[in-house]
Amino acid sequence: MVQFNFSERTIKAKVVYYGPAQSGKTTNLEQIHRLTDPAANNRLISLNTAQDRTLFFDLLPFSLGAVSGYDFKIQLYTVPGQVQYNATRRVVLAGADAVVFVADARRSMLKENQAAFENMKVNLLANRLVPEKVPLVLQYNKQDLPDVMAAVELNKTLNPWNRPAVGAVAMQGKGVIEVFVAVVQDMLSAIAVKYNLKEKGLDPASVPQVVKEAFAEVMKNAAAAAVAPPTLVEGEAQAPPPRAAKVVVSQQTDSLHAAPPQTGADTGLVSEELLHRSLRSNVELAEALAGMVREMNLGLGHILSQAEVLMVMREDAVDKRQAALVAIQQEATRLRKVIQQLGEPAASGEDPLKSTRPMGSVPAAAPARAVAAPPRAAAQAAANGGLHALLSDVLGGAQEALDAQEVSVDLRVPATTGLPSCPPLALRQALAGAVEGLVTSALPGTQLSLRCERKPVLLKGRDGEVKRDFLMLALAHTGNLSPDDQQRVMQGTDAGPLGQASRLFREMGGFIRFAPLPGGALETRVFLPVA
Ligand SMILES: Nc1nc2c(ncn2[C@@H]2O[C@H](COP(=O)(O)OP(=O)(O)O)[C@@H](O)[C@H]2O)c(=O)[nH]1
Ligand SMILES: [Mg+2]
Repeated sequence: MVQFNFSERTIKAKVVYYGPAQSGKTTNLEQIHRLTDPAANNRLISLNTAQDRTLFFDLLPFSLGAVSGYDFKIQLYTVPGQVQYNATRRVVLAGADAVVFVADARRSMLKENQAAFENMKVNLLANRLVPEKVPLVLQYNKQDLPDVMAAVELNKTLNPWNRPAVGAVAMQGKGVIEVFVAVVQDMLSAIAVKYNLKEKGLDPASVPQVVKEAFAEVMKNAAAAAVAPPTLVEGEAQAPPPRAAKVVVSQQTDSLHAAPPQTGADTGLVSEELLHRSLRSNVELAEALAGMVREMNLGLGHILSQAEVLMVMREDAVDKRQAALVAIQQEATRLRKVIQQLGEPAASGEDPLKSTRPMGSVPAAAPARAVAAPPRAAAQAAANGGLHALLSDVLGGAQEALDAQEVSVDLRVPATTGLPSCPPLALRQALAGAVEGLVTSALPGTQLSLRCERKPVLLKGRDGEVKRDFLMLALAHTGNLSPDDQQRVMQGTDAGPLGQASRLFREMGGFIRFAPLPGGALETRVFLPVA
């Protein structure tokens, strides 16, 4: 699933190389690594069986550099082709933004190609991805071998949607970068359309050219490497190709997929912790754990700062001491829930690899977001003051944008208003996103006014209706946030800072609504849980 961070201007996307066993998927990643990252800044991580077959996946992080001012990062994965690893394939395919289907073009492999293609469609659907819509490029590999089928023939069975198809000899690096460029072009165009990035400076129509230019240097190097392969002097031992920074980890997995264990000399290069997680569970769980670490850091930060408040507070400030204790208790309870929820699959004996639990349903522990390093001042504001102090700090951070838009601020939140029960640093980040989104859409010379009130909300659930108190923070501004924009923000599909904020509020148990005000202003109402 593509991830945006507009304040850092990064886009992160996932490409999966799919296909039958031994068609050349791993070779593709090795070649991309060799051609695009000669200094080996990134590691290609391969999790192989003793027979050098991909057991779980290969993973190659790839940075395309700046595309229209965005730092565009791509995670490249392969799947294991062997029939018995279907659960792994399905997990690795989850959240793919694009797929490369690597076929072995030999006639004798036609059945395997067809079976893998059908299997890909099933697994895409299992991940709620529509095969006809997923950006897809085909690679007809092993063109150097005898008895390869012609592209027109292969197209008949493997290319029902008339996608780009490229002949290749992956082993020699031929056709590897062409395929990669084609898939990145399709993927980024689709992302630009889906998330309406035109407004953000990335016009879908210009994507193919922009990507081509970004790859120009790599293409040139790849062509040169293919034209002039290293010459071998007869009788001389062939030097192994450089495999810098490749980490091969051979592993024994669960009994179903048992393979002879083998300890690679360079196993220790990768954090054992990371691999342990990736191997024992799956890609999703590794990401969920990363999310939980962030969550724990935020929560513990809150607890520690409340403890500090307690230490410096006067003995007789009973109310304030009580409030700090309650905040500590709430945060600790919330963190315990996060851990319990993450432990659920293991506790029920469920094999995470076979789990059909979608990533998003690992609650709170898998926020697909990038939490920016929290400024110290914000943490302090959150600890010492209430909502007013936090908002002042957020507005201070947005001063430049406010000045640029000539937007004035009317902060009508009482200094005595306490914070909602949300992790303060995530809350600050979400509020900053909301303010940024509103200020950028505000008409010059207008005012942003903020007020808050406690509001009971009727929540409809499976067990009927419940009334809950929320803290409603209302931000009124005059700008051009269309009903469509509002809809996208509420649904969490908006790619801008307001959409990002909406997703964060939702993770914290809150939500956003909009209400038009007389005189043409719009009130953005952020509902946040209170104790
Ligand atoms: N002749 C030939 N062999 C290839 C080509 N690409 C990959 N191979 C070989 O095919 C075998 C399987 O490749 P690999 O990348 O591990 O396949 P995977 O199972 O799809 O990851 C290896 O021995 C590769 O060297 C190619 O274009 N031509
Ligand atoms: Mg492989």
